[in-house]
Amino acid sequence: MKKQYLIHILAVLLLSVQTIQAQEKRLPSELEINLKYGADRLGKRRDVFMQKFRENRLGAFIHWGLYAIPGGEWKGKTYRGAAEWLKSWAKVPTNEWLQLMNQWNPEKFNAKKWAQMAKNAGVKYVKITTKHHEGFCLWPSKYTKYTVANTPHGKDILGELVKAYNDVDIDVHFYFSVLDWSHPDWRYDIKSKEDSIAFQRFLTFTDNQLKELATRYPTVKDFWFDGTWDASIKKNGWWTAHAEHMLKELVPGVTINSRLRADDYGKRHFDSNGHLMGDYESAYERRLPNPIKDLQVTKWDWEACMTIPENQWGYHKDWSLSYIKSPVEVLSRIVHAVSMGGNMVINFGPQPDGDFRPEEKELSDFIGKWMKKNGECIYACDYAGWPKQDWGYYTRKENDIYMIVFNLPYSKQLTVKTTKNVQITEAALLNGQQTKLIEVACNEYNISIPKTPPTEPFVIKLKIKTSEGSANKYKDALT
Ligand code: FHN
Repeated sequence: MKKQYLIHILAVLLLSVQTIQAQEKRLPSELEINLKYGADRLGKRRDVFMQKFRENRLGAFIHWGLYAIPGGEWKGKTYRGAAEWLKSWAKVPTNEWLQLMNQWNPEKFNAKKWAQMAKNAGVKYVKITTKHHEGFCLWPSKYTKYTVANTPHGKDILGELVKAYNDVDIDVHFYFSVLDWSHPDWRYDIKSKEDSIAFQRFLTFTDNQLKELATRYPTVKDFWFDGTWDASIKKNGWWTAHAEHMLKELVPGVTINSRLRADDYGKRHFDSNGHLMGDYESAYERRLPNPIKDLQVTKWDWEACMTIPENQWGYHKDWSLSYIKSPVEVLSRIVHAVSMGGNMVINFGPQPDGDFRPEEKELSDFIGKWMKKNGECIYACDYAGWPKQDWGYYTRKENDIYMIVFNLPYSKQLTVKTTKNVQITEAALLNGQQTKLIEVACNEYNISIPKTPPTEPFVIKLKIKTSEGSANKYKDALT
């Protein structure tokens, strides 16, 4: 009786697995809706440019604009919200805000020093805010007067940065806010014929600025769009597809984030058929996937970005108003992202004088030193596919598996569970210290770490082989 019951359950299970598989296979041809402005491609991009984007793994974000000057304070009042949104928090009229341009004179700005700092931090790419929501351009755009050219400083900040970063082999990505508070034709929604006409003019202006960026700085590797969530953009999905295609024609191999796109129905990031638009998902802002439950993210490329305080991208004078992540916490987010097949971008908000605040220099120094010793577990690494353990994260590069240990158990014993037929043959710390490796069950090992382990997060490199191995040595208990 019991046996019959078991066979019945097995049959039902098998049938439902087959049905799910069959449904998944049928989806593209029979169940999808026809979209003009949906995903251009299914699955990950596999070309060398995308591969470079992916292998970089660690990037820095630079949020720099007029908002750095007031640094979260307006007319004697301090605002706790994100400093780059101060115009909005303090309800500053546009003309008044843009007068900050008269104070734009970053005397300590030195592009080469910025590039050296990024190099020392071990980042492989830098995302620069060419224009944030306020509309002020870090390059001398000929399509608006609100640019660096019309300030006391007068220099092409973006041009200097592109050159300096490229000179030390760092890729440059352009952050670009479509939302532009300085432009009279910007609309949050399209509610009338006038709105529609104005917004079409705005889209032409945006096209011109994008073309200008792509042609003035042809070494740009990526456009990262922001400020694309309003109804006006969602109602103009055609333009988002057009902008992506236009940039891809102008800059061969360029990558574009998912935030730009809206499909025929205004659906963003993923189209109405559930396919990612753009080249990588960019919704992970100040958050990361759940390392146990959200494994679907390993199916597409993705990039997360993170602030050091809770939510400050631009320079804010008073960081004591917020919780500040410690360098180890920032490091754990970098590792977490790579362990799930993603990139991590850490944000810096330079001061109005063009220097970085001490906390950012300290963080950058810490990350750089760690990366110098342990970077092989980050660059070009990916999701390892092994069950997550409490001590930290795995990453993988071909047949090397890395364990990055953040939570050392009191026992100093680390449990490792491999996947079917995968055996560990060696385990050693990247710093050369030896470990004791014991097979405790089928696909399960115990690694004892040295009596005096490193005082900061450390990495154990595992060598593996694949064979039937120990599968028959162990039997599960009959319970
Ligand atoms: O509003 C912006 C914010 O200021 C910052 O630029 C971040 C960076 O990802 N993006 C926007 C919010 O999603």
